[in-house]
Amino acid sequence: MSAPFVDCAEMEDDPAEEDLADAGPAEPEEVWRSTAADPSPSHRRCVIHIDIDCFYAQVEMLERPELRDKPLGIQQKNIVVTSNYAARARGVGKCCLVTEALQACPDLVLVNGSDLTRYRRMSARIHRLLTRFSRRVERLGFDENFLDVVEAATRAAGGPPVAAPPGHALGSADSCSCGCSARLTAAASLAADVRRALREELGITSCAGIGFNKLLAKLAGATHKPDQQTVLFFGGVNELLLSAGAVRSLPGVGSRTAAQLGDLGVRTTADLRRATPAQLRPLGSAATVTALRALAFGVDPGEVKPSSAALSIGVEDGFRRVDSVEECEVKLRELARRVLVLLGEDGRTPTVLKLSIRRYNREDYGRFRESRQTKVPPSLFARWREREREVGDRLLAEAMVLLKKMLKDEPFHLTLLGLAVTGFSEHSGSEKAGIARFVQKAASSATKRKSLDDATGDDAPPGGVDPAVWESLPPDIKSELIRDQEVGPSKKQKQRSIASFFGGSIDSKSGGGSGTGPEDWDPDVFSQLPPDIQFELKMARRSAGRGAPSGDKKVSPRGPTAAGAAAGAGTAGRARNGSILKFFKK
Ligand code: DCP
Ligand code: MG
Ligand code: MG
Repeated sequence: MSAPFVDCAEMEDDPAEEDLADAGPAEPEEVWRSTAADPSPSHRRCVIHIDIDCFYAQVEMLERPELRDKPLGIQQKNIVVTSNYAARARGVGKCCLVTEALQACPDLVLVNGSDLTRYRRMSARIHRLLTRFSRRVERLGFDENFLDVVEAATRAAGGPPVAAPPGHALGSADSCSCGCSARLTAAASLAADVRRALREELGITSCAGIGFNKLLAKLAGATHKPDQQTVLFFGGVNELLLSAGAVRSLPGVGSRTAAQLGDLGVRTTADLRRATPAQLRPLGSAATVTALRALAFGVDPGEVKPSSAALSIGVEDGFRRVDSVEECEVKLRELARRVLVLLGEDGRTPTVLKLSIRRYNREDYGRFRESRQTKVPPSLFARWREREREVGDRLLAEAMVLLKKMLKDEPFHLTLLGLAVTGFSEHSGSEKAGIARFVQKAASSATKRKSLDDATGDDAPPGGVDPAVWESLPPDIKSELIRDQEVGPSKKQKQRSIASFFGGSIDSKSGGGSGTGPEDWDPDVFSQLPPDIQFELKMARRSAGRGAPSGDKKVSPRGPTAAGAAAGAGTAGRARNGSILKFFKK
């Protein structure tokens, strides 16, 4: 796919770019070759990415088989968030307005998908099934999972050779001699087994991508849909990335970043490869720019991190319009109350309060959230059930402070408010009181009324909750508990991982600014990067001593901003570019 060269000259006037400008590669193809010259260290991993086909629609079709052959859209408010493939064939895509969808397909059947409970339940079942195939399964959203299958694939690769991998293959298996092709071929067979199990046991079809890192596995899986699988050998990497076309198709590049890149004349992956660090500098810190460019070269050092139990407890409320502080306060008071209910059931003590907002934006259909968080003293929650009102008021007050910081005294139009607590301290057993204690006590005395669903583990309660009590909880509380159990790794964990990618201790708090040499980088990760990216990382490292902000932290529209902290970069850059770095943190 050809793309116009970006005119680098236009950036030369900016004095702030000086040092990074020198690091820019003259020819992207050279850079790629330098990466390709010694590819093997970066091929150690073996990753399967599973993405369920038209997820919400499949859940609905499983419950109502008569919908299978009809064009089906899942509606939330005035948006069709997904559609089945019959509807897609009729021009109804994902995330379009209901009016547009009905225009394209007047006989579209619309099902309300605002209650996420059944989707969460299926998501949990899928995740459970996948953990049979690998100890390392990382959940990404509701319907995607990464499986690290390097152990099984290495074992299988040592056995009798397999003629050809099942499904599609990109690139030739002969393209690398480090052993990755045999592992990927074996992993492709494993992926076929996984998909068969999903189909036979849960009735769910899926797509799989197999690659030697998460980025490539995800990209590969998206090349053949639905109900297909694709393995990406080393020889196909370059072509796949360049044919990916728009930068938006790179996992980690959200529409906001894509728009910013577009403003800089960078529209395709090929453009991004050609772009110099200086050109990309307006997007944020050097580390952000580096991470972004690394994506275009297929470099992803992120490990598959097994998803664990809930690391935050949160609730949110979506609405058409809230534009006064008073209305926000009313909403937040209710959210604080609900968070406390959930916290009581959980029993742990949080140390961080996080507020999320979504601003009205006609163009992005409200996909972006902004968050801000602040520390809360654990003592606040001591015996809080005896002073519930006081604690609720305090949470509300903290949330209002965060809100005011985000709104900056400017007019606003919000469509969502969310409140969450996180940063749970390990030893908070003393707070395991209230509902939590009640729930556990009930386990010994309540009659076990296990439904068939329970018996098959479909609606399993979160850890430690008695199933009989679980059944009696209101649906919204159940769904919140399930959701919170199912969230991914904590921001802290993610921050650690991005920090380790960017040199382990770039974060000023963890010793950045002292060592600037490459000796404590992960050598494998470092060596797989193109020379200019290596240079940038060292530059980012060098500037790390300038200090990350403390206190409450800004969080980007699409996620936390680890790299900002990691690189000690400016707040604006961090806030804007969380999505890229978020990908690396996965
Ligand atoms: N979803 C949502 N809002 C969005 C995007 C997605 O509610 N803006 C929900 C609906 C989807 C589910 O998340 O069913 C999974 O998202 P995917 O992007 O994987 O889309 P699908 O699984 O529906 O379709 P595909 O077959 O393309 O994977
Ligand atoms: Mg999907
Ligand atoms: Mg998906």
